[in-house]
Amino acid sequence: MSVVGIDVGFQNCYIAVARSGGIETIANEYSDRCTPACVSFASKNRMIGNAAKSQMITNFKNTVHGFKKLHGRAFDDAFVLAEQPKLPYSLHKLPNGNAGIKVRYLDADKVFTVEQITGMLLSKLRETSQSALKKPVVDCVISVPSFFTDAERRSVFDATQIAGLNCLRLINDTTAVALAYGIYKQDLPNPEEKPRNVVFVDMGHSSFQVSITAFNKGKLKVLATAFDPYLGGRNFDEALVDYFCEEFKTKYKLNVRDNPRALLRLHQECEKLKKLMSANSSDLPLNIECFMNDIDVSGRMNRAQFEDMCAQYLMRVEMPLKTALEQSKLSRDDVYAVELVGGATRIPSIKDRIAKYFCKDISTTLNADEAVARGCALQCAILSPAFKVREFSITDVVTFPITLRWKTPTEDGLGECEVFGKNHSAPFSKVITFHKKEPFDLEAFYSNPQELPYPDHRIGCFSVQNVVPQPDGDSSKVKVKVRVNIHGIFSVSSASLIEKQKGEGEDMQIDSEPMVQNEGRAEEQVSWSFLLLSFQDPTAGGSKPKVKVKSLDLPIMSSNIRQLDTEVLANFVESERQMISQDKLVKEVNDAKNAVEEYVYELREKLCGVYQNYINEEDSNRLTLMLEDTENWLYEDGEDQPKHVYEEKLDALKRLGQPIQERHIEHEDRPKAFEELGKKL
Ligand code: ATP
Ligand code: K
Ligand code: MG
Repeated sequence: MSVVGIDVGFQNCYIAVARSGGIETIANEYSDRCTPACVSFASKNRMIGNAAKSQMITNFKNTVHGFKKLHGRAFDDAFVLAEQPKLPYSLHKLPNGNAGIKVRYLDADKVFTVEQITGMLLSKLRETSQSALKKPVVDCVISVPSFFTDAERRSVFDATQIAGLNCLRLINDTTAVALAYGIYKQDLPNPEEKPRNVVFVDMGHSSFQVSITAFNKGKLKVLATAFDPYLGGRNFDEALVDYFCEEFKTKYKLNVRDNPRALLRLHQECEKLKKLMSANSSDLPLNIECFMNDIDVSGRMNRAQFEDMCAQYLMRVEMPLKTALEQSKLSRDDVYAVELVGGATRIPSIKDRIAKYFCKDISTTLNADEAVARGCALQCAILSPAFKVREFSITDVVTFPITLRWKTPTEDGLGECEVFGKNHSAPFSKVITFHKKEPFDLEAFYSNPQELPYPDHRIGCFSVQNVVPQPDGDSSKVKVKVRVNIHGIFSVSSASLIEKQKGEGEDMQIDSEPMVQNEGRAEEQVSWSFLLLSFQDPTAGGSKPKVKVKSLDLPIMSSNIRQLDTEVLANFVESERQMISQDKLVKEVNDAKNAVEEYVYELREKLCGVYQNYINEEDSNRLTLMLEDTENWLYEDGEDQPKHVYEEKLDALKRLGQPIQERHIEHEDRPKAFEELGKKL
């Protein structure tokens, strides 16, 4: 069993694993702990992560990045429409209306869903963790922004399945950070004492998230979360890009926006400049050689000017802090510490604003880049039966209130109830009792469309089937369990019909007061509560209690749930597998080809060096000529050959090279052998 945590960022992904008793952030094959969220397509294979990013500029139309927030969104969603002009690749409307990603792959036009693209990224991250752990990786915990709605969460979850992962939890970014902060703290207040309240602030490339969390020994409870889903480091890059586009227009008469390659380069340089400005308040240069039309461009910027330019974004930092504090019902004095993570919190004026708002020096005791991944790995360790970790309970919140609606025989014809209020504990299950004579539908939706960073407030429809009246014609009592699960996803998870037993009276007890039952669920490390609510149709009568009841499970059919259907998902899983083996094959061919090239270089160098005395001139000349032929072949006919051709080529060369090498080694070893012999004698 693997214990792996993955922070899937808009720009940067990190992996942490449990190894030799501790949590470790691991590096990829480029010795980089950060893997760019980037997937690129070519005529023979895909490249994912660093390799994809490094050819973003040359293969811009087929290099997909910035896709995290396309999850669960329609092609004509306002957010998607606003993103589209910023993306160097094309979006395409899928048959189900969702935004697909169109690229050229294997010499054909292909449209992938965003689940597939994230699936590819996750496949890569899975492979990286497998090579670090040297064993198969299946179980993992993955982070999502706290403001992701059902549709977005289900979409990310589908992506984990495409990658062959078993995602034990989709955890909110800031909750993962809170866990990474709290689990090692030895000095947290005892359970009966006043908790330690910590504010966590994460500003990444695309969004800004805040949570306020209360810690006691062995547990954390999120009190409130708030966010600006559209404020992140990229806004600051874009402000710089806008500025330099204008400047280069007047200064060099260049229309940068018409040239996607130049625009991408400018983006990269502006991001570098932005980072430099975090450390340096003086005037800094921006130089790009051969930028467009062979023109070298240059410009300057300093921090004060930058802050001026970004005032509209800096202004937005305070609101989520304020909202979170208000919702937590704490005052500033109740806040023990303010912890910052996420790359963009390194911008000095963002740090300053946060410190000023809480009247407190900010702490950066966590690793700003790796805390989310580490928290994910810790959560995975807690959930994994194979791993022993300190008892630690995590209670998160319901980010957006959820309401159920159903038809009733009353005048307005609708019954409605908010089943989960704002900041309700999560995960959580509730049992609701209905009195019905026939199957009925429950429509679930987010209560406040206006606060939702998503265009559709509907979650889905759940049909409770096989409901029949009691033998005497009365309504049946139907208990429905609704839950926000460990991933923050809502569902009507089960329903049962309570049958009156023979000899029982006609009347049934209606729970008039909500009743709470607590039931520990160790594997989820949370206390699950079953809250009994009751809704009575006016047609149903209620009175005396009876004891003997029999319950019958009822099937539930869900519809309008935004998730891939099983068949489509199975196809995606299969096609991901095929793409992985295609990539592997291409890699093996490349490796075989590189091996020939390397051997040519090595042998040529040695022929004029260490091998000189072990081959006669004639043979040496012949071999050198042959090496030259092979090299030319590699660039011409040998450019694109099956693997075995390269392997045979290498063998043929080695048959000539090896005898020389052996003579050389034998000679080198001879004095040593004499020495040994001398010692023995
Ligand atoms: P998200 O959390 O939105 O999904 P992410 O997790 O990929 O995105 P991070 O890796 O936390 O984002 O942060 C990346 C952002 O931080 C980029 O915009 C990057 O330019 C910015 N950043 C990193 N270092 C600095 C720095 N020293 N100064 C300013 N900005 C920085
Ligand atoms: K990240
Ligand atoms: Mg992030």
